[in-house]
Amino acid sequence: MSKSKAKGKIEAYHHPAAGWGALKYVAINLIKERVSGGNYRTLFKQNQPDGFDCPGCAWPDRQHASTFEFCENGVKAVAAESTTKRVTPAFFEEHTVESLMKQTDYELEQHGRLTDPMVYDAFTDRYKPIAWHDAFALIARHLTQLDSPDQAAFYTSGRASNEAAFLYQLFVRMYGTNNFPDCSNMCHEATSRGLPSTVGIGKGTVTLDDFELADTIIIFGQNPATNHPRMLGELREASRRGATIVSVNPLRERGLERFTSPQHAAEMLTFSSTKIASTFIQPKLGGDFALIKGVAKHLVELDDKALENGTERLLDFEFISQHTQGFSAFADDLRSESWSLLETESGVAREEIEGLARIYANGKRVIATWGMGITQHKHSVQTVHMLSNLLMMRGNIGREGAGLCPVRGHSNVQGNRTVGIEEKPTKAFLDRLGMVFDFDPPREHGLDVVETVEHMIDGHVKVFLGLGGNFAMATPDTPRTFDALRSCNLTVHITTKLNRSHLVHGSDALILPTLGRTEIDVQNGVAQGITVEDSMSMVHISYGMNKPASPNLMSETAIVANIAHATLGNAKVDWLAYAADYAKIRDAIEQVIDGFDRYNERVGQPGGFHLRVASRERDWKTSTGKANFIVHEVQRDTPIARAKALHGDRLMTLMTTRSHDQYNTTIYALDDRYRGVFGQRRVVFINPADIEMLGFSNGDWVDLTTVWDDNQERRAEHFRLVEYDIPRGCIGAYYPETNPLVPLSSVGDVCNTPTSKSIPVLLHRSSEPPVLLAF
Ligand SMILES: Nc1nc2c(c(=O)[nH]1)N[C@H]1C(S)=C(S)[C@@H](COP(=O)(O)OP(=O)(O)OC[C@H]3O[C@@H](n4cnc5c(=O)[nH]c(N)nc54)[C@H](O)[C@@H]3O)O[C@H]1N2
Ligand SMILES: Nc1nc2c(c(=O)[nH]1)N[C@H]1C(S)=C(S)[C@@H](COP(=O)(O)OP(=O)(O)OC[C@H]3O[C@@H](n4cnc5c(=O)[nH]c(N)nc54)[C@H](O)[C@@H]3O)O[C@H]1N2
Ligand SMILES: [Mo]
Repeated sequence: MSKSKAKGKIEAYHHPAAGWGALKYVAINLIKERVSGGNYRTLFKQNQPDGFDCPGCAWPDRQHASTFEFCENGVKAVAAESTTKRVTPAFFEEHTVESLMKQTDYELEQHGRLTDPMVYDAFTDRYKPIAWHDAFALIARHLTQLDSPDQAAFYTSGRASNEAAFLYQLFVRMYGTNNFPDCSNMCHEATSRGLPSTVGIGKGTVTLDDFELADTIIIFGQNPATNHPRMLGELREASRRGATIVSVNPLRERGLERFTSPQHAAEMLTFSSTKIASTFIQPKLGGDFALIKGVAKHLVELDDKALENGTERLLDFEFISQHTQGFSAFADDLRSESWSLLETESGVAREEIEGLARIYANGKRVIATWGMGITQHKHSVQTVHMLSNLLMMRGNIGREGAGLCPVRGHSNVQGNRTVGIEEKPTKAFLDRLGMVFDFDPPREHGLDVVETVEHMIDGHVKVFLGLGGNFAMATPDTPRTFDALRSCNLTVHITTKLNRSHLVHGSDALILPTLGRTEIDVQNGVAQGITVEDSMSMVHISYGMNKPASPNLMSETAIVANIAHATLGNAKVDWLAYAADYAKIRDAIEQVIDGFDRYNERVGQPGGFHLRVASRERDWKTSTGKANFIVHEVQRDTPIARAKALHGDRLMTLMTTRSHDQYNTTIYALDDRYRGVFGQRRVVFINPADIEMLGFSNGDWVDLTTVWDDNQERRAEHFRLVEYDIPRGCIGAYYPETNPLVPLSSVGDVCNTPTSKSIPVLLHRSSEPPVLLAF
């Protein structure tokens, strides 16, 4: 690929993932963030027994590893939080909200940590300081004035601790609503809603110990080198002992090809590396369902043949008969499924599908991992079902070295759900919560993310409170979300750094600055630990160690407790006593939620404890008491298919994804090293044959428009075409720049997740010269 003349360059990456390249970037980040000397030591306490949980991703920690678990993107997350740059009241004095809106998300992030609570002043269009006490009173006033508690929505991004999240949901339910939109709604919701019907619980069934035993690991729609770099360590070990690793991804992600482990001096010093994935299968976007169904079909075919020939059967009939139901209907459906349909809909040739079936069948202990490539489509829940079906066929669930492994995003997103951040709570949970705290929780299901935006637009939701996150930029249909937020009476953000959600605000607006995970949290003279649950259901404690970014910060838990206290008083719950001693909150969690017995004691042991996942023990908490095989047809009447019928081959399916230098809506820098993109983010990855078919050249600037049926114009401007090894008809670009293209009503079945990885779009030549656009 050629270097471009314009700003930014495209240059294929030929090195292994991590290694020296990562170390260089770590140094650059520490300098850029001006992390002070004292804070460097924080990096060595990341994911260590007496340190703090990395605020990066939800991949579990190897507590028994003696070396510091190095992770470039973990360092970036910590450096971003430990920066010495500050956003003070003087900063807000200098900038109107209108002028800040002209800055890019990257620029906003670069200003540093927020130091003081601020309130919006419409008269000057500026944020000005407010005393904490007055901020809480303002929130209470708004909340108590609403006609119904359902007119408020309480968002959570998955970084909040179990303690803050539990107190938050208790407060909100006592206040009277289940309106808990959360980042999960946009993330692994298809997993959380899909798995309960097949295996009884919406969590993965493996632990790191299983990774040590697996002989086959299939990675679906996930880019670990960027998003879960510590997972590469596990994959490296697996590869070195001969395990087969397969990546199923429309992109041949470079980071999954070779890896140089920074933990292993020899590998670093000799510039050697370990091969990670041996097989790359590149389905078209959203093609995984048909692909997995094809693999399952071939397994049944092979098994039928084995029966005929009297050779060893392929399916685990002992498991199937003892533990599952619905197999024969499922197998019959597979037998009658058409190969040509599966090939067309997956975009993978039959021989390749059969090849994957053979790899799977050869594995004695198979783990399937998955990420956003599976969960952000129209038929994601069906795909999660099909993946469960596939593992169940050979008894790969609830067995050592095998299982389902959804890889979560935010470091405590799984824990937040466990402790009650759930807009559709079960009756059992509400009954128990009501009993323990002597109140009658609201029973009606609440609003998720998409519904919250819709209800703001309709005028039903008037108050928005965000416990972390960047709602304005993470949600789809950006202009509509902006209008929605601006129609609120009050928007409140409990937050560490400035982001656009603070600028797209309601009539009243508050920014409440909070401690980050890396900072010492002293309450009542005692340093408090917080607890989190990782992607593999390990619950452990985390202690911050840096000096807080400002003396005027409060912890998330304390902020939540004070909002609750100001709104509801202390007649039923002594909120402030909880904030003074987090161990008391853990005792309350223990009383309400199963599996937390002796929480305070067990969380102190090295590595914490594993929260029981029944399906891991082949205890099926489904309505049938068994694991269920679920039959699904290949969906053909999709928005993509309908748009294709109108526009033919010019219609492209767009996926929106993360670059190497971002954390969701936080942009650290402008490179995506492994994909060869430097100094820019407005790029579109596209197959060279499609560039030609559309009459463009590599490097041309294009605008994208969405094809949707509601007569709304959705446009994102000035993206550079970058030829890439991606299936025909599929393109990729970065989020959040492309969120304006995602229609609010384009959601996954059942899970209501925005379909961020399958958006029907058209490309047009850009009319004006490219400029860097802020919103
Ligand atoms: N450094 C860093 N770490 C992060 C994050 C971050 O932004 N930065 N975000 C965190 C969060 S919240 C999350 S949820 C995770 C996200 O981590 P991932 O799940 O890895 O998310 P993405 O980068 O969005 O995309 C994943 C992969 O899916 C592929 N893909 C897209 N569509 C399809 C498809 O239809 N089929 C298949 N098989 N593959 C497809 C893409 O090519 C890409 O490689 O990472 C977490 N960790
Ligand atoms: N188009 C498209 N849209 C997507 C996705 C996609 O792949 N494509 N991915 C979706 C996914 S998987 C997710 S999870 C969501 C993410 O949605 P969010 O979780 O809402 O977004 P983040 O960018 O992670 O939030 C970053 C902000 O959180 C605040 N923050 C950081 N650390 C802390 C902390 O310790 N405490 C508090 N209180 N605040 C903190 C900072 O102010 C920072 O600006 O986006 C979703 N949106
Ligand atoms: Mo996520």
